[in-house]
Amino acid sequence: MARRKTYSLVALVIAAAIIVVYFVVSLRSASRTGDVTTESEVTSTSPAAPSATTSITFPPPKGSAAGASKDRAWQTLQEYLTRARAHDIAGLKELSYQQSAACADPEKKEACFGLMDDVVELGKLMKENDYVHVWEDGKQIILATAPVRNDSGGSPAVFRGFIYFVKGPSNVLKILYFDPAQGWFYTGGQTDPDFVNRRLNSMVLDTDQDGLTDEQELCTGSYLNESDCTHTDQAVRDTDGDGWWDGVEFYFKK
Ligand SMILES: [Ca+2]
Ligand SMILES: [Ca+2]
Repeated sequence: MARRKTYSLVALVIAAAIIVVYFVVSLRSASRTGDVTTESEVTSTSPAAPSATTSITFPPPKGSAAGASKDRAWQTLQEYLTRARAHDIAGLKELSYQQSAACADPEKKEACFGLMDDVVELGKLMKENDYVHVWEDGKQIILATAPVRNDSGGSPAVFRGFIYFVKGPSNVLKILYFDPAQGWFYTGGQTDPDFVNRRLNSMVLDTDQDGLTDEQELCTGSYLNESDCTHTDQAVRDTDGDGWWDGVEFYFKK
């Protein structure tokens, strides 16, 4: 008898913590449940920085770039955070690829300051040495941490930090998006450690290293909500050939 699975998707936006002042940060959560489903997963983003509790094996990085690119990108982030701390709206705009509605409207200045304060707090969670992956070409840079296993939230989970930069005119870097701890949670019923480990590995796998997981590109696993997934090629960074990587385009304002 064929198993029938039912899926429900829950999209959530956590307003308070993860809003970067001049670009849109959206938090996505999806869950899969069903009467005969043996596994369910939640993908979301957490503002809390995890600490490593269990080792997990991931594919070796490829394309790690020279330290100079990372240094420049990191310095851009630090300057961005400095300007956020100073509530420097004009200064922050210079380093932002996209502008939030609140910060574009002078009448919403206080709301913009609140977003800046959130950004500053998120920035405190980010440590340069953790960002061991540098993916770069002529239009963009992504800094990423290694995936880190952390089950302290009650479910087996793996976290990864990302910072997305876009190269502007004269090669000036602008920040598109960052998240110090994007998280993938396994909430299924399997308890076999090898199974859970393999599942977490597959959930966080980003074959083409464009900043989107394979499952998010393929709209599989917990990525069944069309607004959360991309239907792009998990083996090609720039599926549509316009120069922007799939993971970068995902964070452009829609
Ligand atoms: Ca990818
Ligand atoms: Ca593209």
